[in-house]
Amino acid sequence: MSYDMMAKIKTVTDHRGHRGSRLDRNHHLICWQWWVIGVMMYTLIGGLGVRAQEAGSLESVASQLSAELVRYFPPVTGEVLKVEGRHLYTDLGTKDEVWTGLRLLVFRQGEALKHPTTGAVVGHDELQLGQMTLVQLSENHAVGIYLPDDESVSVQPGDKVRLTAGRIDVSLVPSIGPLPVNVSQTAVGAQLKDALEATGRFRVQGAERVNAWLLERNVAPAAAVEPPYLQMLTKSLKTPYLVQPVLKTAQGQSILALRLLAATQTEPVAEASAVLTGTAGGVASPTAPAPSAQNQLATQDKFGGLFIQPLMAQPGGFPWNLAEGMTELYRFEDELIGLDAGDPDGDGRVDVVIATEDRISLYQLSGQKLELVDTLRVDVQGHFISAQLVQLDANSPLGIVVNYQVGTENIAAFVLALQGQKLVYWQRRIYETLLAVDRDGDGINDRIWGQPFDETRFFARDTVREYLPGNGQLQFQNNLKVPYPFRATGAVLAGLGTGAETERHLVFIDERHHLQVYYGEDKLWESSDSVGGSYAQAQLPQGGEVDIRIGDLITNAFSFEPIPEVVDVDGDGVDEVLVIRNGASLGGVVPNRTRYTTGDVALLRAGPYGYTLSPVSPKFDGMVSGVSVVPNPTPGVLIAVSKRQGILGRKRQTIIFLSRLPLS
Ligand SMILES: [Ca+2]
Ligand SMILES: [Ca+2]
Ligand SMILES: [Ca+2]
Repeated sequence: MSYDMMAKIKTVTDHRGHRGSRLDRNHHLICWQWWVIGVMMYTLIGGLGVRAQEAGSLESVASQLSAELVRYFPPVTGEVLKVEGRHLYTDLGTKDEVWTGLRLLVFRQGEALKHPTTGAVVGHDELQLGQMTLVQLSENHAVGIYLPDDESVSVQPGDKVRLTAGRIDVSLVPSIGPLPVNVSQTAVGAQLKDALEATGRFRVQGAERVNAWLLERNVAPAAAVEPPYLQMLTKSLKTPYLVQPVLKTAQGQSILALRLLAATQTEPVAEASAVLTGTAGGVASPTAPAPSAQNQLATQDKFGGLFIQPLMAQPGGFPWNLAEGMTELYRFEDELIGLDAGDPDGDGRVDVVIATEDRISLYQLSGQKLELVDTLRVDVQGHFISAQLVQLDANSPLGIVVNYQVGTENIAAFVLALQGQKLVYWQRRIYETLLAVDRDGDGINDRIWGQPFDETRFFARDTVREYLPGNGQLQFQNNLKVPYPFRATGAVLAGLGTGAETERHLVFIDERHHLQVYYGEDKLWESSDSVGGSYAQAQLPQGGEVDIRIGDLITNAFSFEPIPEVVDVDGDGVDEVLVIRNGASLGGVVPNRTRYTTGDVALLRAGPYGYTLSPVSPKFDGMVSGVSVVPNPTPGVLIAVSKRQGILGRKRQTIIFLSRLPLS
């Protein structure tokens, strides 16, 4: 069970049944029948109807996953802003944790109902007008298709929308995937039905109902959630959502996943999964076991559910597990967008830059502690996109290269210097995306590459300008020819050859999240797996009016990638590269936009038979937002894990770990 969920689980409230039965009738109300909803009810909705239990048995996993699904139905209320035919515009958006496919009630608020003696407002009269299904979302707005209860009453701006406070109708479809030896399909269906109903938020049509429907039409269970059966089923059973249990096996363990599907969506809205312990006897492990399972369990225990999957070591992979010898260094309530450790001023003390959207802080690493040197806060409206250490000139050797979003329209990079223990601007207003690189391979960034903007692709292709930071400003050196897919983000120079080469290899994450390796203009390798993934984004001017239909905003946002880190793990003189890989948990799908829930660190190695990319960390419960090698005197690796909590993650947390693994 993740620590996120542990924090959210509460015990059953006695009010639940009362709330459910009263509001169920709300579904059947027709227009002009006023209905009273107590304001206090909203405070009850947050309670998840499960008790905290250890993950493991089918019963506890069913409860855990049901509780997770409840989170996709937030008790939000919004307002109708505009009516355009069947389209309603509301002020609910991704900030409110709503998603496309979610069905909301549309109602008109009437007079306040006051307590006869105290005079306190206890609720409002309400007229239900109809329902709307969200079809398009932005952070602050959403568009939905309106389905009136009564065509003669028209919706108006100022009317309200909210999720029903009553039970939500879902149909459970038959499970798919290999059942553990001692678990039957009937048991899975029955436990899930009980667990979903025990949350107090769902009214469940059992799997047998769906099964009969499928049998009548000779449809395979797996096809129940695919068009057109998904739409036919939801319509025929009058449940706007389906829940599909999916069983999987990994490393000899059975995993139960619950997929939430909405009638209007072709892809699952969400997927929650958990390991069923002790149920998968005899299932062969698809990969070799982790080299030191004992150690790993000890670490896992120490951090209380930090990992969602152990390191899946690969044959031929480097025998290294960053989770061993890992200690927590620093924790803060925000999301990290940049992490870089080094000693660019060469004073023997390790400098660490930690950046969030709001601040850039320089620390010195002292033993197992980070000591703050200085912080630069973001000014007015804008956010930082990336931050890297760089070596400047003799006067101020320690520099930080920063890409910065100004307002919603402009990007302006700058370089900071440390002078008298203060961060000061060394050069401002550089209108290119900047990337610090280590040209000579000593582990310290000594050059800065600038890539001009392109209106449609953000990163202008083919060319970067190389600058030498010296004499108080960036000195233009030359235009470099770079591979077409190269972007000045998520990129690093590494010595991947035998040492006879005249230049370093270029390793970068491309637009499709593949890792590419180039030597000069020759492409040497591209990963088949996805790598990278971050929430750091830049936005270009929108051109044209701001419409609350969201298309413009989204197409003008460009993701930045976490920067890989070069390290020679085995001391053979050939570099290896640490690469961050983020994704959704165990094949999970999250509403409406990429939501990273897990990540690991992989190692790129150049071997005699080509390049390999293999994991060197477990999968964390959270995305990996930064990785950086700590140089001498005591080498190690810094790993930052960031987590968004709540469905759309307004609560953010980052933990930075130091792994003191022996580095050659
Ligand atoms: Ca230093
Ligand atoms: Ca260097
Ligand atoms: Ca090496």
